[in-house]
Amino acid sequence: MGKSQSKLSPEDLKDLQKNTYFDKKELQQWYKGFVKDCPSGTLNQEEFARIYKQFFPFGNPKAFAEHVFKVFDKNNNGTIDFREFICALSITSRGQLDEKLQWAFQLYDINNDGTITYDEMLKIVTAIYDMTGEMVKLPPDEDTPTKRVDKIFRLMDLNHDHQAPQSDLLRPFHTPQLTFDEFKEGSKKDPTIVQALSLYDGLV
Ligand SMILES: [Ca+2]
Ligand SMILES: [Ca+2]
Repeated sequence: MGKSQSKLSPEDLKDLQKNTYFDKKELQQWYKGFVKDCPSGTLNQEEFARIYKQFFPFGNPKAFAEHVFKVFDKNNNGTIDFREFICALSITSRGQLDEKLQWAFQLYDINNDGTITYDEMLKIVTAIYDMTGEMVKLPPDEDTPTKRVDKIFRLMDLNHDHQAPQSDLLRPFHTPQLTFDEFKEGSKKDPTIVQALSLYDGLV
């Protein structure tokens, strides 16, 4: 996508109308705002983190922003261009539930191997807790990242492979993990898992 143009080209516009849930006018407005905020035409990790800081001034959103950045940066080149930005926004704000879940799964599946391990989920949940800080009062059974992840795994792990083996010998090799299907079913029971992603909900 061209640099520093004040308007989307007709081809880009047509393409984005087809591939997002935004209409022509909305796309043009988002593009205007995007170019205004990042005249270079792309967002780097630092600029992206700064956006999160505006939304969570009392917490530390750095780690969470880094994880989300990776999902936005679809071609993995270290920057987010307008297309990547608006496509992610389209899914997280207006996508069907399944699309949102697919997106959320990519966020939690940090190493991108198709399953979410306990440790991966703990990393993301810890990042979310750091970001929101003391802003949200949490129930006692999820007031730490570990308790929260334990609860999510209890809820989602349908084949119960999260339970550690009885044998001390086997325990170190035990790696509980969630498949996309488990994640999908579980998220329907606990909608807050997907809600955590829709930062821009109020804006769109
Ligand atoms: Ca990119
Ligand atoms: Ca993984």
